[in-house]
Amino acid sequence: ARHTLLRHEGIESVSHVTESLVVANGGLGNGVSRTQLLRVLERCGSVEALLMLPNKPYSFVRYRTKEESKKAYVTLNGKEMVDDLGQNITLYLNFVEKVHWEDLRPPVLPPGLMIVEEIVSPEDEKMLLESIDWTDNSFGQNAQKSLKHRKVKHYGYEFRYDNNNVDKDKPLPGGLPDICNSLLEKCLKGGHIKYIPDQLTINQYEPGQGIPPHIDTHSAFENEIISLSLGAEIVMDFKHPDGCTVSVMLPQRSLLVMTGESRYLWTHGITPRKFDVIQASEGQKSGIITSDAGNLTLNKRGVRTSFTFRKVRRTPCDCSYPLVCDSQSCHQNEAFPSFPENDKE
Ligand code: AKG
Repeated sequence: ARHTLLRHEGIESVSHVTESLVVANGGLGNGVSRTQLLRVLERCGSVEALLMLPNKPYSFVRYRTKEESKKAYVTLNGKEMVDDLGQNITLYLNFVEKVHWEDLRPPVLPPGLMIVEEIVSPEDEKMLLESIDWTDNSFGQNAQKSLKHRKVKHYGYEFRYDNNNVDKDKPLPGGLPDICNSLLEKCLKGGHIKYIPDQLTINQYEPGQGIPPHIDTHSAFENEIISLSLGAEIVMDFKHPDGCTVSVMLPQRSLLVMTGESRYLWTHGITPRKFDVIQASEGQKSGIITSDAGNLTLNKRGVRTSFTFRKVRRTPCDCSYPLVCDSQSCHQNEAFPSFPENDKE
């Protein structure tokens, strides 16, 4: 374990006793939750800090004294524990000289992205969820499809996954459901949107399902895209073309607002998995997940239903991101796929 970590992650373990240990296999990326690992580590002494990073199969622990860290090494190295998925995993511990906790600076939200918490009440959430008729198969009326990764339903205009666009001269009869009116008025009054949308996509994600990273086609929709999260919270990943990724918690009953750079330049997507890495402490509900790397844990996903509202664009997009804009560049799809999802079943 020592050599594997050294090789892949640049972690330098030392042979003398220090207060800090790297715990190989004891990481969020391995299905081990913070609560579970803490329970094991605290049996050996007083834990001053526990650093768990998203997707990493290891963590770092710092004890108050060297005696305590030594006890943890002697007691836990090579010992088995049961992870959050019920599987046995073997922990491997090594002393480390220094953990650069301070290097893990919190990233900032993509520019133009906002999360409004508690935008609807629990009563309205229930009403909205109950209003969806998933059995209505009258395709072309309220276009409904089962994609590999989730259930979807379209209103106003059907979103076509073959060309990542809408047929602008073929509106669906009925427009958007009236039940959405009060939410949209509230968003308008609150300044979250400047115009009332005319297209709605409802997505339903079972635990383990997701949506591939994509940018909504610039020529298809206007600047503002809003998405209401109902039923369960979820983590959405935003990625800049330079590779920078920001994972953001979307709480239940919150509204995600994407405008400007976050809408035009960054991809957004949901990784298909059954657990999300989230903040361990109560209090902060929405926001960036890696903002406190010493305070992360695993969260079991529930069924999330999202209402994504957009306004169909009637004139070419003139955004400031021509490299990813299909209105301004004919090669956009080769360079930067907007919606790599041909996953109809
Ligand atoms: C889409 O339908 O294109 C989405 O990005 C859905 C986002 C969401 O589920 O909040």
